[in-house]
Amino acid sequence: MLTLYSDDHHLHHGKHELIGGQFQPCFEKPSRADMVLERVRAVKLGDVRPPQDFGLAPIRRVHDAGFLRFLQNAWSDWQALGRDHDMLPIAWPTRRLRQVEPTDIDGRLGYYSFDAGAPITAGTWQAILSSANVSLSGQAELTKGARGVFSLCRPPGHHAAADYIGGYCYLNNAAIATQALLDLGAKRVAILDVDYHHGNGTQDIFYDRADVLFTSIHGDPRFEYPYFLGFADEKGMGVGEGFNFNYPLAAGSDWSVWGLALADACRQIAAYAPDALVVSLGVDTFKEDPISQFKLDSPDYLRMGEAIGRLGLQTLFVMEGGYAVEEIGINAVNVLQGFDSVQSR
Ligand code: OKP
Ligand code: ZN
Repeated sequence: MLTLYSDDHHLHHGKHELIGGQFQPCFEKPSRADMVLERVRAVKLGDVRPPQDFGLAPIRRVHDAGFLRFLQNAWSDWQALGRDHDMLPIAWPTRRLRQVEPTDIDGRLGYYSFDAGAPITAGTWQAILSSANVSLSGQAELTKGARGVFSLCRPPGHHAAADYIGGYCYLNNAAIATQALLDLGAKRVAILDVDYHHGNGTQDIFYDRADVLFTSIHGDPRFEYPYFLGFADEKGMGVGEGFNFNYPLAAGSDWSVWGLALADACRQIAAYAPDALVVSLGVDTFKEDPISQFKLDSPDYLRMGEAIGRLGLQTLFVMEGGYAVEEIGINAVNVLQGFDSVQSR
């Protein structure tokens, strides 16, 4: 399987995140992608290629124009105030507050965020553009006919919506590739989000649409981040009703539970008969993940890849989370090798 990858992700390295009221070093760090790349090379998964530059047009198909303007200029607006440390928001327009973009950079940062979990640094804009291009370059290979492609994106994207960042995510790489697949001829695209956290951004982007089926298996938002979306009764809206499937699972869930949810999600995807599948590939479901509470083991990721492969669909894997850095490469590449081991097209 071909891997798309850019070194530009190193340009994004936030210093701290808030955990339990304390600042700790960011779990979302460059070594994550480095370890996945190392494993791709170690097992000779296939060629590794840099992305092409697709410009802003395919990104604008998913993200709000004001939001992109904010992101592009955020660091220089911040620097103009003499600040050279990471940007983090301090206020959000929650219930009964006015949804109006302020002029001040702190106000705008809050307006375009849903949490303080996505620090903006000097290199963030370049890194997130490259990450989107890695996703789009994978999509281009799929459109050309590839059976499976791996977009080794970093930063991840599935918590980012059309007009907000959060949870380590800025541009929604999986959504951008999905929209591009549709724009280049696909009639229906299914998304399978296997990251431990609910893909709230991706769900939101496609919630009122029937041309994208969104399925997600994740920690139940009653106890797990992102807390405010990802419940089983979220089925889609308007013409999109019936095209959204959430599988919130209990803390401690292992393959015996997780695999059943996957089987059900795969049935929904097969019934939808999409032209392509996009997998938001987070491996923070791993039993030793430092911020998660599922109990998948490394061989389970081979089973995961096989089940996805048995769908017989052209599939784009887009890297999302996974914070057990020692094993992130083994687990992510196990999914890809499991997929490749299934001949069905
Ligand atoms: C991003 B992705 C830890 C606080 C949660 C945000 C997690 C974002 C995960 N108790 N911080 O879905 O892997
Ligand atoms: Zn996650």
